[in-house]
Amino acid sequence: MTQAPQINPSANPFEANTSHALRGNYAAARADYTVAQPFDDYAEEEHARWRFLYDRQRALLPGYAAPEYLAGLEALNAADGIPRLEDANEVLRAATGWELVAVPGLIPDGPFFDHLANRRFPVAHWIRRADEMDYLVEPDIFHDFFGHVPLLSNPTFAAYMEKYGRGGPKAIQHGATKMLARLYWYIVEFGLIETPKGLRAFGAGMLSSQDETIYSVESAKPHRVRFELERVLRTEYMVDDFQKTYFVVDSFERLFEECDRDFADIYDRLQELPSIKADEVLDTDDIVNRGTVTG
Ligand code: HBI
Ligand code: FE
Repeated sequence: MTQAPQINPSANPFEANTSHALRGNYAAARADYTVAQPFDDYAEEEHARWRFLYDRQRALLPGYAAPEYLAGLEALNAADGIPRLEDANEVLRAATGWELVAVPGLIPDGPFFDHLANRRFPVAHWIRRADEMDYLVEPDIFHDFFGHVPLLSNPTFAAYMEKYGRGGPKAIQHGATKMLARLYWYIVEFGLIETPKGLRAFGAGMLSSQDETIYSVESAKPHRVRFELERVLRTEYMVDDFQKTYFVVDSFERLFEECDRDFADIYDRLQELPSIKADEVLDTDDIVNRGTVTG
C-alpha cells in the first residue's frame, strides 16, 4: 500500500507554502505512484470546468504562448472535456515517444525523476473545484495537462525533459534537489522564449494561469534576464505570487545545449555560494529588461 509521499517542501513549490495534506488518494497508487485514470468517474460539471478553463486560455494564448506550445496543444485535440490520457498518448508516442501516466498529485522527487527519465509524464487525475478556478495550491489535471503536455510533442523540449529526469539521481546524491527544482521552476514552470515576434511564454505555470500568462509577457514589474544555468540554479523562487524574475531562453536547442553537461561540479561549487533573491538583479546579468520590483 502506497503511503502519501513525504513531500520535501523546499523541493516541491506547490507544497512549500501550505501545511495541507496532499489531496489525492495515495493509498490506491502503485509503487511508482501511478493510478488508473478514473475517466468514467468525472462528473459532467467537471468536464464543464475543464472546457471553461481550456476556452479561456485558448482564446488568450495566440499572442502570448510560444508557437511550439500552440502546435502541441492543437495536436492534442483536448477542447471538449477532461482528456483521456490514453488518447493523448497515441499522439505523444508518435511525436516523441512520451506518454502520460495518471498520479494522485505531487509525488516524491525520486519517482518523479524516474518517470521523466523514461519519457513518462505524471499527470494528476483530479480537476480543481469551482472555487479554485484562478488559484490552487497543488497541480491538478488542467495545470499538468494543459500546461505541461503540449510541449512534450516538441522533440527538443521532449529531450530536455528526459535529460532533466536523468539528472535527478545526481542531484539527490549531491544534496542539490533544491537547485534542480529551481531549474524546473524557472524553465519548465515559468520559462519565456525569444521569438521574431517578441517574448513568448512556454512555462506550464503561466500558460495554465490567465493572469500570469499576461503578466509574464507584458508587465513592466518583473525582471527578465537571459537564461544562464548557474544563475538559475542559485535563484530562489516565490510559490504563492507572480514571479519577480523570469528567465528568457533564446531557443529550446540553446536551452538543451546549455544544460547538456555534468552538473556534479556545478552543484559542489554553487553549494558554497549564497543563493540569489527572487527580486535581485546582478551586474553580471544579461538583462532583457529591469523590472520595477524592488531589488
Ligand atoms: N510530482 N506529480 C508531480 N508533479 C510535479 O511537477 C512534481 C512532482 N514532484 C516533484 C516535483 N515536481 C519537483 O520537485 C521537481 O522540481 C522535481
Ligand atoms: Fe507543473
